[in-house]
Amino acid sequence: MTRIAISSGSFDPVTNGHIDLFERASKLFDEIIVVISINNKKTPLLSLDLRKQLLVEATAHIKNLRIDTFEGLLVDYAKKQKADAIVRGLRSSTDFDYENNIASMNKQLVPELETIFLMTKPAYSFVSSSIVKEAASYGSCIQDLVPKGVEKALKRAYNVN
Ligand code: COD
Repeated sequence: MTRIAISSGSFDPVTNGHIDLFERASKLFDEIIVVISINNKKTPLLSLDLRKQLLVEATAHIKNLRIDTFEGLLVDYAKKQKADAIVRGLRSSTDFDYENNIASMNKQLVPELETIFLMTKPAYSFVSSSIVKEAASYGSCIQDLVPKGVEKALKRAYNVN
């Protein structure tokens, strides 16, 4: 039986924290689907196509992973894909409070779908898409926090060297 897990997010942009989460999840499941959720209430810095391209490049080494996009409720997407679990990362108690609410709602909507939490790698416990964008916008070095392609894309987006 193939065990499928889904990992979703805005990935605006993908960071090394996300990649570490995918690498670890890929060892626990047969297949990982990373989905970029399209949220029309948020205006992302990077286009959907660029976020997807950066994810594809940064995850090429994870052979049982594929990238997709979706708009709507993640549980509906998960049902369509016949997924067994949603995998989420936890960095802090703030993440826990937020994620716990989403996991409880998802459990209410689709009881057979599990949410699995993986604790962040300590080196990435402070890394978020927002914090790397803020640092990059002032020209700070973010090379240890994001994949190479993301570093270049943010420099281009903010017009910094
Ligand atoms: N280390 C480990 N994990 C990390 C790190 C890090 N440094 N940074 C982020 N993560 C994890 C997050 O905890 C999360 O699990 C995942 O990576 C994605 O992170 P983000 O920041 O890109 O994603 P968000 O917070 O913008 O998106 C979360 C949503 C739940 C809104 C979205 O993914 C989603 O599924 N939307 C669909 C609508 C839906 O179903 N909503 C919930 C039920 S009502």
